[in-house]
Amino acid sequence: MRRTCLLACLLLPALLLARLAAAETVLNVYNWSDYIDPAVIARFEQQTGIRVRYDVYDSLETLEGKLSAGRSGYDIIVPTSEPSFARLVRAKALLPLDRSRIPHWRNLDPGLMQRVAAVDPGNRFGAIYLWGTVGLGVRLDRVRALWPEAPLQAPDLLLRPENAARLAGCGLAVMDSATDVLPTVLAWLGKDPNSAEPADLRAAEQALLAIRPHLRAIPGSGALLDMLASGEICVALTYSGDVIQAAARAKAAGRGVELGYLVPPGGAHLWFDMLAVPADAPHPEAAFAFIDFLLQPESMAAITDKVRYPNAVPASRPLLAEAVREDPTIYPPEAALAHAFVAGTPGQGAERLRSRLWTRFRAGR
Ligand code: N2P
Repeated sequence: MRRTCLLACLLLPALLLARLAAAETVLNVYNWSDYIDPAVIARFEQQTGIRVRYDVYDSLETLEGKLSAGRSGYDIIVPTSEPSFARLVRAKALLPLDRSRIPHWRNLDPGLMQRVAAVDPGNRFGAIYLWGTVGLGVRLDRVRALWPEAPLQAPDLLLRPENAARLAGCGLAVMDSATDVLPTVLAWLGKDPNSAEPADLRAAEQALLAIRPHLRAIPGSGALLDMLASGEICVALTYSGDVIQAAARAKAAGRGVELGYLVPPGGAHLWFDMLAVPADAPHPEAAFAFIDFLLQPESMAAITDKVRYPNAVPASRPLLAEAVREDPTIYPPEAALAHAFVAGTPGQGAERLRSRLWTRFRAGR
């Protein structure tokens, strides 16, 4: 009798626990750097028992490089609607999202989802996570001190060589991504931002080479965010929320670094980052559960409050911190979006030209 109890009462539960531990599901997430509130991941882990392994990238080039090698092992990726997500949809490299597992899908803004349906008809493969623009981060305190009449306009303040020359001493930078920088340069030159014309790309290269001697760095967007927050860089071309997040960090540090975000008034590069599941994801069920968790208004409000990018869940708006909700650089007014353009998906030939151009720009010749 005592023996039976030893087996049934002590050993069996222990064995069961060990088996459960071995079967613990791990969700492999590959997301942009500085792009989530870690407390949201902790809550997901707590509520579902799924453990999250979280890796980051800071450019679409890095994400695409990782995925093209195949068998990435990731369950969740966050590619921009164009070009990366569009390419993955076309290559059948994504799993259709099972909406029966994602009841909070209903929270997504239909108008915004319609904008990405051009590359994903019926929104079968992706849900918008966050979105934003490309523009200038400006260290206002330094620029004002150096040049009180500086024309605070994006992207002129950086792309006009005479402006760059004048401000070079305070630290200029362009994020390291041909994909997310060239559309802004082409639009500034009055060209089609998605042009694949060799002559247009040559003009963009000339424009970049003209300011190249004045640049202090061409860092990844993640490193650039840190450099802006510390005050080391005073004008930079990068993603909207990265600047606004850096501004919040700088303010909290209280060392007088005052950052502002300038969006090109003539038309900004507008982008949408998509939650997607690779076709060979090892844990699709856990991936759907994660997407569902993120699409709850409470999760999205916490994420937007933290990273300063707008989301696509309108019910999260009333839950945001007031300063975030009312910041027109975070949630741009409709009028500012009216001139915005979304990047296209260059074909292989154009892609080759663009990446060669970028290599020459980085090398400075
Ligand atoms: C996060 C940058 C994500 C925006 N740091 C690029 N789509």
